[in-house]
Amino acid sequence: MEKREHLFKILVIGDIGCGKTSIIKSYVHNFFSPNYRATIGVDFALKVLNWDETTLIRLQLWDISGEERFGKMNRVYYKEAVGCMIIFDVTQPETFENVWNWKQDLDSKVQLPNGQPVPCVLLANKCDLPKVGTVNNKSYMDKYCVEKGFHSWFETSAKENINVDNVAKSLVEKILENDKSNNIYSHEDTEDPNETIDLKINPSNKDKQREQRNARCC
Ligand SMILES: Nc1nc2c(ncn2[C@@H]2O[C@H](COP(=O)(O)OP(=O)(O)OP(=O)(O)O)[C@@H](O)[C@H]2O)c(=O)[nH]1
Ligand SMILES: [Mg+2]
Repeated sequence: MEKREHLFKILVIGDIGCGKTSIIKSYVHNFFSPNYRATIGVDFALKVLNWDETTLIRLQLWDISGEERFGKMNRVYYKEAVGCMIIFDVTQPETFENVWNWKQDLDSKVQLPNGQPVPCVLLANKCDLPKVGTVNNKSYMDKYCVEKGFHSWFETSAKENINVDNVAKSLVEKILENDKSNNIYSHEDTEDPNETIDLKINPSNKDKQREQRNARCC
């Protein structure tokens, strides 16, 4: 039977060092490194999901550097996204305080084709370590997510691979639910569906060159 294919662009955003790259590496490659290497600009990864017998889903994960915080380039990076993960670090309460800034930045710069906000899941990452602050209060977090328009929230650990699959599953379910009513996300794609690969593109240098050119002109 021929499979229906979807390509979904998913943004992964949040403060510096909260674990965006680690969550993606854990999800796509089952790999964790304790060493910190800051992402420059944006990186990409592709995860292929055999969702069910009739559906194949390619998740194109956009790993946006925390350095880009609410910057001008985010409008470009966010374009045509259909899902988002906002991540904070449970050991650093200030990264949770910034979650609302990230959410507002997202909603102000990108919407679904029908004008609805992009479905967004909140990740309380590094839950293998002692948690600090309101993240310990589950009912507060549940209420926060409803009020701030998050589809769901999960405690995650990239290190221990806790809930990483569940985050993606929850987000994809929501995206598919939107797709049923709108049928706007489907794309033709001819690549080998069995492969899970990293995309080697890093537009940050190009973006920087473009910015430099723009700065020079006028
Ligand atoms: N204990 C623990 N450490 C983690 C976890 N996730 C990430 N880290 C560590 O936190 C540090 C930062 O992780 P990154 O994934 O590079 O953070 P990032 O959000 O991509 O940071 P930027 O690229 O600078 O925006 C690294 O040293 C990781 O090993 C986790 O779940 N548990
Ligand atoms: Mg990173």
